Amino acid sequence: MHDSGPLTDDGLVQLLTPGGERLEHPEYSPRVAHLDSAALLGMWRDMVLVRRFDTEATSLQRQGELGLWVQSLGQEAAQIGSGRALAPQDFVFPSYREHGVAHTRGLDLTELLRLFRGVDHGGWDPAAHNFHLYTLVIGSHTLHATGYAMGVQRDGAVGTGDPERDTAVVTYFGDGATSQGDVNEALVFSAVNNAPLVLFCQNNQWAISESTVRQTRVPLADRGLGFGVPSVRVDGNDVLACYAVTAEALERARSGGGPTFIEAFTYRMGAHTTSDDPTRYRSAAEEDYWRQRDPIDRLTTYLTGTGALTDAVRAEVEAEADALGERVREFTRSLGRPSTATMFEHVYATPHAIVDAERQWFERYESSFIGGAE
Ligand SMILES: Cc1ncc(C[n+]2csc(CCOP(=O)(O)OP(=O)(O)O)c2C)c(N)n1
Ligand SMILES: [Mg+2]
Repeated sequence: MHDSGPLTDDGLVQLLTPGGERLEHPEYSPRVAHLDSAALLGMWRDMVLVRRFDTEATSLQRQGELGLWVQSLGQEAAQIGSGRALAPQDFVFPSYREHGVAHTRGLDLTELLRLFRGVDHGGWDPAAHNFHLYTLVIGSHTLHATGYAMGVQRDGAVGTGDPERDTAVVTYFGDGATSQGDVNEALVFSAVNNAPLVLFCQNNQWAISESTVRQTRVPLADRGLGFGVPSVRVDGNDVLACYAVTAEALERARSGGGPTFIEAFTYRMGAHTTSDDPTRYRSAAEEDYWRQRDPIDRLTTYLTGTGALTDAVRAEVEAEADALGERVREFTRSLGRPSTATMFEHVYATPHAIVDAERQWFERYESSFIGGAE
């Protein structure tokens, strides 16, 4: 680890070490004091299920059943820890890798698959779970989140003291996104308007093949401070610490204290997407370093040590993961193949001459094959 700059682990909030030992933190330990063994086992189960889902989806892409998959491998603690701190009325604006957060919002994980099979333009109803659609245009949704948060504020759903009414908005984005203008504008607007927003940055060390050192000279959390936004660096592979810092930030937002920037220092253990080959730009030694810091392993070690994670619980969750895997495979295959002509249907709400001409050209092209179009 480095002493300074973006790669330093200096100042990271940590409550559970990579070796599975609990640490005390004057400010953040009280935030997790109410989490009993059952709650911690629940987080462990969430992380195991999401990882299994992610692995199945990766295999399905390799089998040609999904067009693309974006792995969350390695980021389960950041996502489950922060997601479990949310209240039902809070609203989430994710990017495209937030499968763990989706799970904590109550989406059935299979709902995420339609988009990646290319059979749906969105995939789910954002209002059903207060979980917006995945956004692939880097950073753009942080502005949507800021605007939404300003709306929540104007609706009077901030600072009332009613825990069921006061609402926070959370947006998830990556290290690379912090270099985008949109994220910087989101910081300006959320700061000066005191918007009830949590800017949750999963610093997974890479923006495709660009490392964080190519994005910044300082820790990413310092970027938030530059806008006057309280900022915190957290060990993103520590589910308890992620829960604690997010709980604090959410409370600040809901009570009228304005935005918070969280840098969750984690690692993308997989490829950027199934279209990427990370061996072209990063070392096996780096991957090994982070494998030792696997977010699930440390909770496994801790809960095994306390006696909460018994063989029986492991077997139960393993069986649940197997059943989920089977369901994911069956669901994906049941989605079928849409007719390619449907891609022209949702470009504009009303008829459009260019799209009509393109459709006609495409139909002629398809029917030019011997045996006609599929
Ligand atoms: C505005 C925009 N520019 C470029 C891209 C291409 N692109 C897709 S993912 C990505 C890297 C994003 O890295 P980061 O923000 O760290 O998120 P991560 O994928 O690591 O979770 C880029 C440049 C895009 N989708 N949108
Ligand atoms: Mg990244």
